[in-house]
Amino acid sequence: MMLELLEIKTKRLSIDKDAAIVDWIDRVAPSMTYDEFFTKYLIPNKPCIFNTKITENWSCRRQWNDDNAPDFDVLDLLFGNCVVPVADCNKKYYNSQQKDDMRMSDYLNYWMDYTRSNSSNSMSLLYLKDWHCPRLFPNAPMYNVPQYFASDWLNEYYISNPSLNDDYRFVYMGPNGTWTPLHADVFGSYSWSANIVGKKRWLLFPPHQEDFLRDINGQLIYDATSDELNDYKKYRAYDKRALKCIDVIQNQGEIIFVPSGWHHQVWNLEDSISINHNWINGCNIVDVWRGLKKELSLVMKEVTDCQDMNNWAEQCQLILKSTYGMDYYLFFDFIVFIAKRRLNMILKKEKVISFNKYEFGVNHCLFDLDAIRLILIDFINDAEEKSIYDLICERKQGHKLLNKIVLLLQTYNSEDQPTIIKNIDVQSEDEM
Ligand SMILES: O=C(O)CCC(=O)C(=O)O
Ligand SMILES: [Fe+2]
Repeated sequence: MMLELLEIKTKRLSIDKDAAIVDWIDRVAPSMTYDEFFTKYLIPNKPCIFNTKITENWSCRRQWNDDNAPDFDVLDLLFGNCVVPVADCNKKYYNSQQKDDMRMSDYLNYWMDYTRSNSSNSMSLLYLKDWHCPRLFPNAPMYNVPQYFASDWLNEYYISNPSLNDDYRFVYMGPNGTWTPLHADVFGSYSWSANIVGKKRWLLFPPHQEDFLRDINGQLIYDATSDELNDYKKYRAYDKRALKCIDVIQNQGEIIFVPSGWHHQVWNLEDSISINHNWINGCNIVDVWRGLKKELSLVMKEVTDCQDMNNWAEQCQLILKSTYGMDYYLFFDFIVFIAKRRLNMILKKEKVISFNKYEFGVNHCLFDLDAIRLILIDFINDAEEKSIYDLICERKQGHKLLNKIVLLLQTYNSEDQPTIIKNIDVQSEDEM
């Protein structure tokens, strides 16, 4: 298969993301270049919606869609025996919805009954969400990840490590009226979401606007359209006129790009099916790292009273992993994996391939490495400050990797085209 080269002009992250609050969303065409998306949307962390051309050749748009409605027969044939996660949109569970497992064929029968009953209020409102369909059915032709979303370290890491049994590629489907409460995405990742059937309404809040939507205890409101916000005693920070929000409709076939740290709430305005990925790369890894660091500090604060206990630091990592979904071990392993692949690309000409379709250019790999350099410096400092460096990185792995990256970047920045790079051995396991 022919690989498509993805390259950018810049080798460094330089823009201040918090410079201005954006409260509009651009509608864009998939004729935009990769570099343009990278500089106009990814780096400045701005949302956009791609027009329907971007999904026109996806096979799921024909297979799963029957005259602008879900093709229940096809879905049952393809996935009927699968067990899928289903949320009850009318049952609040902490700050999300109560979830259960169901057989796909039972879910589809429920959906057809619900439709026949004219969305009867006496029936539950069930939403199939966060289903790892692409991972579970790798051979079913469904879609191609558009080039814009191909620098996806999170899925690159999980797809290359199948033993971890995880990834961040999902399918959502549900009847008209199903919805997702206000949230920001996992780990401060980006998401993109494509409508295969139906349409969605999105409320998007630029970073920090969610602070208007917190109650006096700091708890985020569950439904950003609820009247409860007018309870001044409870929602003292709420200021309707100051709050910036984008209210937009995403039509069938369109893809929305949701930047890092943007809170959002979503409704299906028709029976809908969507595909979405969460993703992390050199443009938002800083946000992901900051989020993780903050979370560990909170955990440590929470359990300071047991600090004398044996393995206290390990226990904190365990808590972090179970409450946040990521700990320092995983984060470190993740950035080491991404860094090694890019070092090998530059030093050994081993291609960095994403989604079997794209390969990254030299500048892209240098950009990625520069971002990892910044993270590693702070990671090492933070781990040393918290006295957990030796716990997380055996044999000074963090320092060794950082040195290699710095050396390589210096070589590349001192001359435009370095002839030979010597003395940087990425392979030797002993050193990393
Ligand atoms: O479509 C939905 O219901 C929610 C999607 C979402 O939150 C996302 O793509 O980040
Ligand atoms: Fe989301």
